Amino acid sequence: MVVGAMGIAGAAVACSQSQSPSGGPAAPTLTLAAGETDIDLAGATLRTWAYGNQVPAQEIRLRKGERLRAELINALPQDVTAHWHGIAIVNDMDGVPVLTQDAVPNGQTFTYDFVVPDAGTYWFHSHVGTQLDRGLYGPLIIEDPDEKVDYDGELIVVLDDWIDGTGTNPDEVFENLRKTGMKPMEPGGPGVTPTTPLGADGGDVTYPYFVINGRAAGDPQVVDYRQGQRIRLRVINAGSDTAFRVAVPGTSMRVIQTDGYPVVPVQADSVILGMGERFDAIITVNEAVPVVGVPEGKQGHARLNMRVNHAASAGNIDEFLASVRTQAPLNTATLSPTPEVTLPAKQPDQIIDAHLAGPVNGYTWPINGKLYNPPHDGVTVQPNQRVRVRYINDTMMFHPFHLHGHTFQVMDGTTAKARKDTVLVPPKQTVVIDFDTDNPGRWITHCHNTYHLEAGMATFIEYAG
Ligand SMILES: [Cu+2]
Repeated sequence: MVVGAMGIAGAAVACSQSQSPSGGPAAPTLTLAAGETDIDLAGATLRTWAYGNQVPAQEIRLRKGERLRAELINALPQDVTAHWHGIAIVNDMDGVPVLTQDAVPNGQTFTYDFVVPDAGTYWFHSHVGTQLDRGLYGPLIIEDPDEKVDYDGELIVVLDDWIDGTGTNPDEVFENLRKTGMKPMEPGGPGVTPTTPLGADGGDVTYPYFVINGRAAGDPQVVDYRQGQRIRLRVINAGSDTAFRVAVPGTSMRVIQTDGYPVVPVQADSVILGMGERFDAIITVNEAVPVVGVPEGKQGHARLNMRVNHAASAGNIDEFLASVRTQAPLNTATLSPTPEVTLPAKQPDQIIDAHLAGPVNGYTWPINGKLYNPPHDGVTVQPNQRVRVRYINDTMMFHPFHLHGHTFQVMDGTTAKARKDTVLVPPKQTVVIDFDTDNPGRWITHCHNTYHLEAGMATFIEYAG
């Protein structure tokens, strides 16, 4: 492959060399300095929390099989961690407070040290409280030197919904949700249709900004290309309460991966991504166009401008956004896996049902009637088995469900669909996933809505090696 202007080889954060315990190849130690910083959103200066004083954090890029060492240093007024989303990691590096480590207090450090086994588009973020809805996230790209994908350049697109520093912060947002509660969502809206695949309820939080790579639509990032260049988009939804439709005017996207794993390529005009999900797609840049993220069920948009020969797009963005809202987007869960990432067909050894429920008295989001209560109430499974989880959504809201430490197969009856680590569970629907218990530990599975997770929508599976 050829990495273009936007590709950054190696993580350009503070590095020092260290010797591996085995005396093998030295692994650079990255520094993840969690602290307060200011960002500029279209002229507004907002105070937030970030790794390394920037949002998103500096991209980390390695090759599969390499070792990642990152020293987390906490200068924040709260405990913090780093979770390495989608990586089949050793359990004690997973960054989940209580379950896999003690969160790192102010003034303390913690060194993450693990091997990255699989190539793909991943990301890292804090797993403490509502901190994901601040700026504590960044892209993690794992390259496969043998990958047979041809393109001229890369563009990482990190989507987010933004409220921190706008006169409030995510902790206050959560407190307000708890105080005011949520009225139960009654059926009566458009329901789930091909053009509104997540139903009528876009989320619990109204955001003043939607951003791509830490820039608001009023002052977007600008990237320059030559006409005809083939660009690999690596799109990450780092939002907390917002699914996005991703589209490029006049441009069909050739979707090649989701959540780091290859799929049988398909062409799509728009792709819907829940919080935590990713997709990779190849586009050909024929003219100056924006990349847009249209928040599902919410007002506004996120954008990034691609220029050609330094000329900006002359297209009508409002017409395009309206057209994106009225066409059926591709849901990456429906894609077909390539043979090499398809689990061998097997009857599940164990089936776990996860009934998802919503607020009744107060702002709680239970699973099987229980709120997350680590380290108690885990589900014990056996090693070297096929486990099936059925996420049964009894609510009128969508929930993107994430399983740590594994990449599961989405199942449609007996048909294997995409390998993923995060999957949209639409209102009143059931999504079935299968995975093999090949990575012992305590692994949380949770809604990737930051506020739902904080309100209890999580449980965990555990098994020994
Ligand atoms: Cu949820």
